[in-house]
Amino acid sequence: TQTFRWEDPLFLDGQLTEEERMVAETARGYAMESLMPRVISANREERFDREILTEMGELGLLGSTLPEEYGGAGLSHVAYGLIAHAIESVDSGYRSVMSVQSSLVMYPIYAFGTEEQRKTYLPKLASGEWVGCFGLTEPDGGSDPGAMRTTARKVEGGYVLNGSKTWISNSPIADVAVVWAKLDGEIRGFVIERGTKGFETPKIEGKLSLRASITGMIMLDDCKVGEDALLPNVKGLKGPFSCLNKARYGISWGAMGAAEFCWKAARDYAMERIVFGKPIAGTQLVQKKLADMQTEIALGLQGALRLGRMLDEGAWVPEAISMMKRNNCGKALAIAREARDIHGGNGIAEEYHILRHAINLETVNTYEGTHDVHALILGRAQTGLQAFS
Ligand code: TGC
Ligand code: FAD
Repeated sequence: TQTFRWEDPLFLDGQLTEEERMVAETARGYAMESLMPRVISANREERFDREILTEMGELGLLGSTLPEEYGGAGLSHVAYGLIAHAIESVDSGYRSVMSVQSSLVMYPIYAFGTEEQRKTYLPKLASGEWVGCFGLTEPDGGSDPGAMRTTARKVEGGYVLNGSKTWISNSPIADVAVVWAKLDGEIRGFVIERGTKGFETPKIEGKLSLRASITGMIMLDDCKVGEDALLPNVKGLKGPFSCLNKARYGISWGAMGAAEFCWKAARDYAMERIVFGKPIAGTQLVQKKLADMQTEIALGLQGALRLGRMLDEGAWVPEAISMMKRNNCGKALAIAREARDIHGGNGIAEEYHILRHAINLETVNTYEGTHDVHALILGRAQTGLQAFS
């Protein structure tokens, strides 16, 4: 028999391979030693430190599931999830940067690009020399990307794109963008490099959430790209959704990383905080809150692990990803708010990190498909009735 370990009640650690444990250790070490010391000022100043991407690249944290010949690390999806978990325990914005680069930019170029596109872009993105962004959401509504207005028109020697994308992570600093547009009414992916005429990426100012990650728009004004900008091997919504599957899966781990940070901080704080002559950790109400946090995190991590194994075995379905993205984001948000409550007034101070996590998780609960949109995906799958429109 094993001894109960309150920090890991369902023995997640024992379910990992040696390689996965090593990756998690590397990512955790990097997160705590290099990301944690700069996150408070980055959040306060609404600043993303560009060198973070090169540091992540050096450690093999970008595009980690892709083959080594393209700069990836050939790791399992579970290892990728563990990286997301470690990075997001510091800040959801830092995990966002990693997810976008890995799942939303490198993955589609690898999965749907030509050999030339793979060789041109993937090594630079894997090393962090280049930053990528992913343009799907438009100002008229993100939940229904099939209704996008951005168009591509075939012209001699290439395509001309017109339209706008908004709420795009990394766009103001991106060297390359994967943009989805309708060509003859059908959704297609294009790889557009910074410097292309008619391609602008204004920054969105004044965010109160995810402030350590930079967000912007993509404006396409008669933006002319060559034939080689088209991702030839996918058509329709399946293209962007295939990328979202990977990113949503990573978020299911990442959100639990943020939640776990908040839970453990709340426990430590409650042990030390003496009110009415005793530690608040010794009160029934606080213990119930801690027990609920522990339970939801342990279950959420088991779900994410199971999903990762399914992805590694090739035996996954998008609905399972929706379930874990939705559950883990919603639960993480509730846990962060509860942890803020346990910290009392100190919970709103930046040095405790808790409210920053809670506010970040508001975004994480919304992007990559809102909490309710994922409920509708699951509702449709179990009733056969679509409730979107
Ligand atoms: P629907 O009829 O369901 O499907 C249309 C076609 O797409 C295929 N498909 C999928 N393929 C692969 N994986 C999936 N998950 C797929 N889901 C659908 C489907 O098979 C079908 O193919 P075909 O060949 O039959 O045509 O499409 P719908 O228009 O009814 O979809 C509705 C809905 C709600 C499911 C969908 O639009 C949706 O998921 N909306 C949410 C949008 C979203 O998640 N946007 C995210 C933007 S990117 C982002 O937020 C990045 S933040 C990153 C960060 O900073 O970390
Ligand atoms: P809407 O679609 O307008 O939804 C508003 C509300 O209506 C939500 O509560 C939603 O659940 C609800 N709703 C919508 N339809 C229904 C329905 N049928 N029934 C019931 N309720 C419904 N996008 C990218 O393409 N790339 C990125 O890199 C990216 N990064 C982001 C970074 C940040 C910081 C943020 C905030 C967003 C980012 N997004 C990105 C956009 C994100 O994916 C969208 O915000 C998200 O998909 C929701 O779209 P929306 O904001 O237009 O909300």
